[in-house]
Amino acid sequence: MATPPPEVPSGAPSAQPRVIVMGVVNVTPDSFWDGGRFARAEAAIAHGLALAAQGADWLDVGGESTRPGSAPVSEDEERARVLPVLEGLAKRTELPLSIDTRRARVAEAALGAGARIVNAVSGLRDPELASVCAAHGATLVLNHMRGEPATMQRAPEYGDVVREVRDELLAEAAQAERAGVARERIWLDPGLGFGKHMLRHNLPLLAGLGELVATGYPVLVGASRKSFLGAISGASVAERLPGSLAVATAAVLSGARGVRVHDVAETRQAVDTALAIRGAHGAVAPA
Ligand code: PMM
Repeated sequence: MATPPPEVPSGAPSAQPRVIVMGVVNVTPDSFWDGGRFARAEAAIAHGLALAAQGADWLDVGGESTRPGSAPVSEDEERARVLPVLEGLAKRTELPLSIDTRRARVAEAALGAGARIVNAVSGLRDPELASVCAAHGATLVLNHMRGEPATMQRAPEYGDVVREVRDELLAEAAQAERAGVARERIWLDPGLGFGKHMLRHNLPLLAGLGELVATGYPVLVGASRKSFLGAISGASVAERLPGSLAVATAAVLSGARGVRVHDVAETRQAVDTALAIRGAHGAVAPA
């Protein structure tokens, strides 16, 4: 019998406590940070391998930009962007590969090309995503998104943003479990910047992250170089690494199990330090 692939770390209490650093490999000409530099498959593969060498645990490959105001790409175009990158990375690294997509058909093709994680960036808007994950035994990251990328930042409204995001994610997690996805393979992500007011929603979601952690599902946070960091500090995209590290640190101290980032080496050190502090909570210093 063939040896099964190594386990993707799950949220089960017995799992190793390491914080997952998910490195971003965008294969989009319009991505807000990569700016098209990694658009060619070979460059994207090399970028993924560099992130692996910097200490990434997962590599997240995406072919459709979901930044606010971005236009959707066709399914064929999305597949043509991501599949060669996943195939190339699968041959050259053992790291679990993730597909960042809104579409079940793209996820299915990606799982066939070597991905083991589906980063469902618009949750289960395409409900087939859950059954595709179940059929492949894939890990499923449910990201919270209100509205569509083209319009989601036009006056998003919530009553209690922390509770509403949690409850909507829990409803999707239940839906995924009904479709056959194992509970310990489901991750929740509050979806910072996805239909959230810059400061009125993103900051309470971070301050209240413990409520998402308390659901028992492992929590992933993606804040890397996002606009709300610029709204706090005035920093341009290129200057937002310190703010990104501050959020990663805060997220880990609140119990997050993973962070999705562009800057892997710096984030690795920040989250490992935060985890060490978290682990020392209540420890008595030797005399
Ligand atoms: N953010 C982006 C894309 N995909 N996926 C998850 N799970 N969480 C996020 O916060 C998230 C995501 C947008 O950032 P990018 O343009 O740098 O990919």
